[in-house]
Amino acid sequence: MADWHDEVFNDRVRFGLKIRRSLYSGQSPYQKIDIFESEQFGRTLTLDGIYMTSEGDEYFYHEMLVHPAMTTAPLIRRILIIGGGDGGTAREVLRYSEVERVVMVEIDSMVVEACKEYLPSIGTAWDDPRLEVVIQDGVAYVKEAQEEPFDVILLDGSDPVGPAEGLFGEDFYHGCERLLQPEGVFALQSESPVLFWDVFLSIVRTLRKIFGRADPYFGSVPIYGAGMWTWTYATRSVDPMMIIGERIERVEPLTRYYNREIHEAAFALPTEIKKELER
Ligand code: SPD
Repeated sequence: MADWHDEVFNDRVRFGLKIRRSLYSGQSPYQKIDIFESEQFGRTLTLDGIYMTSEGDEYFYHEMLVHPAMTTAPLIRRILIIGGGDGGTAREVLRYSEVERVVMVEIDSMVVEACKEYLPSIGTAWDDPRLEVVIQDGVAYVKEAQEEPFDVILLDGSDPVGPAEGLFGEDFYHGCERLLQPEGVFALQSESPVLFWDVFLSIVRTLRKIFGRADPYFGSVPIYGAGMWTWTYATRSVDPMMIIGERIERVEPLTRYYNREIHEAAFALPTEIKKELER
């Protein structure tokens, strides 16, 4: 009987991949880290058994987290990434020549080290001199950092359990708002409305309260199961539909999923979500 990895969402839904071989297994102070080779998606990272990313489908997630913010924010010189230990988010951000500095705050140094060694095709920008990796809890960082405001903040965390729980709280979002310049954009992964309806709604509503504007946008990430995945774009003043033409034209040849049509379509709200958010 072949080995399978199943992420169990609840007692009704699970998503499994057939494993060819295990490459790394470690226990950090925060979580269990596993990297294995799956037959369908190649090298795959799980944290506490939850799928984070895979060589075969990571671009759906990383491109959608990064590019809607980066093609619309007026300035993209200074970027803050919270989480993102596999390096995929930093790789996409660093595609833009306007970017001068990227601070990536990741709580777990063991995730970074394991991904550098076993997922080099995802983190291809570790040696870029514009990238500074800070090993620290993102919640403490956004509360305490005395930094010049950032133009874009990207939250690339895991689900609201374990070490990432604080990344879904109001205090954390206030910290991000404090570190974002007035014409800045905060984008984050905001879970699956199919499996985590309440979590999804609470993220959007909390961000609307704090930033004034928060627009969820939609796509799918094959290994996250349940079909639909969301990200949310929060801002005080930027219109997510005002794409900066010459910027998207430069990035489109470099992406596998993201393009202008995907950007425009992704912000269309499914009816039940539209009704719920209007209530
Ligand atoms: N259900 C898992 C959600 C994880 C989102 N972040 C993944 C990290 C990829 N860089």
